[in-house]
Amino acid sequence: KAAEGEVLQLGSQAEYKGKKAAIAAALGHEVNNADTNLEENILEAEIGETGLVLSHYPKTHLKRWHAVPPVKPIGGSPGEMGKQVNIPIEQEKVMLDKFQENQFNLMASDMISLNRSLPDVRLEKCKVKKYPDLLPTTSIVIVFHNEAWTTLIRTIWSTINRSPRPLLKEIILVDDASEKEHLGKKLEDYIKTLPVPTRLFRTENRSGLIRARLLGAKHVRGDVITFLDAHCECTEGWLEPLLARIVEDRTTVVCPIIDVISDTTFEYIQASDITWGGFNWKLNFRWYRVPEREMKRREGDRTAPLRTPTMAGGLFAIDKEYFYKIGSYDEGMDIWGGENLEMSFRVWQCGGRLEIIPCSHVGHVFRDKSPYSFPGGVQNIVLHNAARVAEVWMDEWGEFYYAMTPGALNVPVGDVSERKALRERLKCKSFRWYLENIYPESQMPLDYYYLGEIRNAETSNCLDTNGGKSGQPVGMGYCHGMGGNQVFAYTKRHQIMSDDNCLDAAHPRGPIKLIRCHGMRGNQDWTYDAQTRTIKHTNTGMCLDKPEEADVWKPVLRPCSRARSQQWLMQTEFKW
Ligand code: UD2
Ligand code: MN
Repeated sequence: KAAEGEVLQLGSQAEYKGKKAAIAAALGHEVNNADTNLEENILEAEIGETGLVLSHYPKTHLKRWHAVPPVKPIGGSPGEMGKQVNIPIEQEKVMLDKFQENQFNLMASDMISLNRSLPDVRLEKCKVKKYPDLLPTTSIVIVFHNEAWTTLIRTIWSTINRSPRPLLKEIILVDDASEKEHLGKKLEDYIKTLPVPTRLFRTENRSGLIRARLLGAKHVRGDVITFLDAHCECTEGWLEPLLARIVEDRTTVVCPIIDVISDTTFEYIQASDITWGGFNWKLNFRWYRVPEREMKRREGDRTAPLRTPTMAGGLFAIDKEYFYKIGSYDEGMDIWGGENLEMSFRVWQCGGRLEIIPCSHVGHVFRDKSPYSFPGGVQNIVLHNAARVAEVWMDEWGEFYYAMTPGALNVPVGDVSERKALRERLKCKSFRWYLENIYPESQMPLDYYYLGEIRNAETSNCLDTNGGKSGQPVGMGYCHGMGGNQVFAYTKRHQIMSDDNCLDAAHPRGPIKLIRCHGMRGNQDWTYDAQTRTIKHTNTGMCLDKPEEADVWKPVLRPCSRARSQQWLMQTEFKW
């Protein structure tokens, strides 16, 4: 039996891989970090007080570190402690002009110190949490295209000022073919003056953020890669919890809570810690409320890692070896979009984990619009990237994407054979497994009877959302057979869904609205009878009927009869 405090090198002993019991038996101790993914190479085992702690990291790679003291506010400087910056009214016109360039208030950003202080937004319990004395080093990878000077440099300084120096191996900048003068020689000279090794690489041609990140990752010397957008601000203690989680299990991909830096005032605004990442049928990333199920799993501890179905994409840390093992990124994706869902599905389906670490907070300037060009057209690029996600990872649920976004069918998806081979090679699980185990609350129903248009037998018109948002009434329209707003799913949970909204009737005479699906039946419970072709609303006992004369484009509820206007056809022949 090995002695307490002893460190055992297991690196080359392949027979231990995946065999917790074998390790425990060989060394005569219980394994006490149950979370560790034993499919991964375990390099070391340390005998702790209560048993063995297995590690993917050899001790020699880890560094001793100390918490960094807070950045002190500079008296009289705008925006200190994350406060908002207000532009005097007489400068408003210039401010608005400058806004266009980056789609954020550049004038405000330029007024704020590159070292500005921020509030410590962490929960009290986070501030006193103990992390291991030894943690791996990380390289920060920041890619940018035409980023403004002050936001970029403030991102850099906020990592330097708030990361324990021994853990910060280097900063890697990747300029993705920017056209701004300040990102040329001025930047090269500036980074030479920084107290942390900082290297700048440039893509030859505009590559998009996915391939730019791949270029940056190639040069990483740290054990962990931490990606950040070029307009972020890290807060106190942001890094340690991320690295500590990866050290527990290097198959965990970790994200901070992404707080909001206002695009208009640069105020630092704390984001909710009860939202996680999801996605809609269009394969847009969306924030949704964390369900009770996950709160319970964390035993109500708001500081515990949150298992999120997807990530926003810009801010995360990942073990460098694992990044490659799990398939880095899909090089076939251009410019922007889709890579975040691709990595999320891939990590979960291929045996890893994706988590938000609530003790880590990083601010990000969220914008309403993209400031830069999309060579080839925004729509084409975004649809192309998302289609690759659907093709490779989503199995039959890819249908939802194409039904909702018929335009995607006209965009070539390119060669996905390598990505499919990766999925085979890593023996990744199905999308059904993902929906069942990781994301049962998903907006894509796990089990459904039907996906397509819903046509009224008498009028031959179809239910149509008219692109309406949650709270708006559902409408009717001439059936166009093109999917999109006329696509509905009838699910085994008795919902009639369009994207993340469900048909919802609160009153027998009231409008039938589109409301965010809650999955709890109630006003959203419908039964389709394939024989009589009626769609019956359970709570009111009424049947879905064609619109009244007065409001010819809104279906209503009526007492059930045999009327033809209450018959609905759930069969589609899409024109594509
Ligand atoms: C979010 C992510 C972003 C990325 C994107 C989907 C956050 C906070 N942000 O959008 O990281 O995952 O979703 O793709 O989670 N860039 C280039 N070359 C380009 C285009 C962009 O280098 O051709 C840079 C850009 O300068 C920025 C980063 O990539 O630093 C992300 O772009 P963004 O800020 O426009 O993306 P965002 O925050 O809207
Ligand atoms: Mn961004």
